[in-house]
Amino acid sequence: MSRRRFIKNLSLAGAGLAINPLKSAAQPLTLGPSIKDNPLVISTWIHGMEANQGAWSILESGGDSLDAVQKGVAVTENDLNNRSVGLGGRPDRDGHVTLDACIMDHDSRCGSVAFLEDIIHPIDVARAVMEKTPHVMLVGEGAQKWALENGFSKATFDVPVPPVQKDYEEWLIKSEYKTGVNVENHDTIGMLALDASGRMAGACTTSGMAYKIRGRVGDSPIIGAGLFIDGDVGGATATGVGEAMIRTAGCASVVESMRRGASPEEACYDIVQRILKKHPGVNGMQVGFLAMNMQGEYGGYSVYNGFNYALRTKDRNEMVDAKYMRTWG
Ligand code: SD4
Repeated sequence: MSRRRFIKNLSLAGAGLAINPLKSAAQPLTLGPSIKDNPLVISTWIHGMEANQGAWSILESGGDSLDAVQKGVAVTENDLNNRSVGLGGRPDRDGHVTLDACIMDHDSRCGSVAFLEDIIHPIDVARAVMEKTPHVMLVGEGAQKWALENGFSKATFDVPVPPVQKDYEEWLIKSEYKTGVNVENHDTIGMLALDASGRMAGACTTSGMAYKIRGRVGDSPIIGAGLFIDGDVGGATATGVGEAMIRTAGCASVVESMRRGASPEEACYDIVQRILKKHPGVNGMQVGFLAMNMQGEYGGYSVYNGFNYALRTKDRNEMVDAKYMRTWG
């Protein structure tokens, strides 16, 4: 997309929306024509700092981006204090924690699991599905059965974990289901990494929306919705109300915008715009996108303020605020 079209989009979008496209500007990283020897990793939300550290331990020694993203998001899955990733997450409305995850590399190889119960690292199962089966996605009982037959074991602790079970029992009294993104469900982890050899990979893992209808699957395990990588172009990942990402093939759309010349940030802006257009009159629906191209430029954009992401390079290890369209309140 040309700069002119981007600016035109910004002004067209202005009607009725509190846009400040220059707010909280991330400084795009320019690494020159080649990423070689300049690996980087970005991931959603504050827990991305620790997750990036996991990924960085592989990237800094010249390791593969696929190994890096798997190891990185596994750090978050392992954290039983995290309430929307891994088995420490909140349950569906029937009291079961169900996990969704996917992984993808620059060669369009991908694997995914959804509606998976009692396995600590769904991202490892997703990678195993990619490498050991002719399929992309396994779900529910079948996914668990396959995982158990292929070297994974069930967690030996109580799920939901006790504080989550307590909250769930309190929630049951009113049983109010809120589809919005709130403190209960705002921190899915999506990660994109480019390694020192210029290979990109991404991973996304979540326990999904708190108290969702049993069987609900969001965008996070759906290739093209919650994650997409194309080794000729770049990659994208998403967080927020997954239904919006699925309706718009969100991350695939971001990559297609970059293919047409948009910068990562412009591409994220484009899809946020489209999502708002497709959901007229909908308020309180947060979605956030992160994107990176094969030159190592990156960016993010969200509907509402508050979305941020963790960045790790040789020189930087910090949180970056994404730009946004609307302000809460
Ligand atoms: C979902 N996208 O299941 C996930 C939830 C999420 O930040 O990202 N929360 O819809």
